[in-house]
Amino acid sequence: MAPLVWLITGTSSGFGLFFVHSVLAHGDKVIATARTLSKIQHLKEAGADIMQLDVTAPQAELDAKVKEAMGFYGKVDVLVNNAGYVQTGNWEDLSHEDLLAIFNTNVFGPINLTRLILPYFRKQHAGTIVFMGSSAAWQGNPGASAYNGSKAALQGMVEGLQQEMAPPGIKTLLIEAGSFRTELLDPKNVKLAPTNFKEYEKYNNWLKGLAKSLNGAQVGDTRKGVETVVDAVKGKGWAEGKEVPFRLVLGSDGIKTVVDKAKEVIALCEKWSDLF
Ligand SMILES: NC(=O)c1ccc[n+]([C@@H]2O[C@H](COP(=O)([O-])OP(=O)(O)OC[C@H]3O[C@@H](n4cnc5c(N)ncnc54)[C@H](OP(=O)(O)O)[C@@H]3O)[C@@H](O)[C@H]2O)c1
Ligand SMILES: *[C@@H]1O[C@H](CO)[C@@H](O)[C@H](O)[C@H]1NC(C)=O
Ligand SMILES: CC(=O)N[C@H]1CO[C@H](CO)[C@@H](O)[C@@H]1O
Repeated sequence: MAPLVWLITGTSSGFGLFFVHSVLAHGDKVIATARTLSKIQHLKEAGADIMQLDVTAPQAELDAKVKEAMGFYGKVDVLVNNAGYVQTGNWEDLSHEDLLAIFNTNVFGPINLTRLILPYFRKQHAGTIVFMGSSAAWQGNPGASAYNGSKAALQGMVEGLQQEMAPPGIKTLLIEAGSFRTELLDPKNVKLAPTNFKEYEKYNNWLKGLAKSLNGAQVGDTRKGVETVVDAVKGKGWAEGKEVPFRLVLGSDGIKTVVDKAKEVIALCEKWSDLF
């Protein structure tokens, strides 16, 4: 199989960084991107091409970035929408600006970038778009509405995309990951909306401690998770000869979240079904 060309967002750490190394080890080409180019300079020595890319950049800048990406090898085969971050805070404390910022990075950025890649993929009659969603899309938690809501929005947008793009031969993969050891919950990366209300102070302190205590203790092995996704895209390993599902729930805790939620909703619908 000819090497695939991958374009990956958010490769300065975590899943993105593991993707770059995995893709290179598979003999494919990768255009690794990050908001701050100096953070991924080292990936050049590893064999990647690198490009500055902030997924929240305005349209004209994103247009230019996609053209630049196409310039490396004349095509892109796989887009991995990976960049994302966590905003925590209580509903009442989350400002519209907080919400716009996280939806810009976790939802509108990936949508914009994907919209720009689709014309190329349609011309190629091929291409794969990977979205790093989360099992968090399935289950809201107190103090976590902004992040979980952003991943739920992404899930909603991508389900339709998958069906629209299947006829022209374009694959869409929604990865719904449980918790994996990355820098997502590193206290330096997690944003917390300060509370304006005395009633929430205790809770905000708890939230602050929560990210800290979860950070580094996630059950998921990021290397293994990434390898599973790369196999899915390439139809190798576990995916060889298999019809790869659109939705891949990654990690045992992610599967539990989704299964528990699905069961809860089924039970709820059944319990109240005679109302209608
Ligand atoms: N780890 C988990 O448990 C888990 C579970 C489910 C889903 N996910 C999803 O997986 C994806 C990757 O996260 P991770 O866990 O690998 O966390 P991570 O180690 O914090 O990596 C996140 C990456 O996103 C980048 N980023 C943030 N905002 C960006 C922007 N506006 N434009 C471009 N890049 C940006 C960061 O780069 P900078 O250096 O520029 O900040 C960083 O490289 C995210 O979408 C996350 O929601 C993670
Ligand atoms: C996405 O594209 C729209 C339309 O060009 C633009 O207004 C917006 O700033 C872009 N980025 C985000 C994160 O919404
Ligand atoms: C069920 C689930 O995954 N909920 C997530 C909601 O988002 C927070 C981060 O803000 C996660 O810690 C939760 O695990």
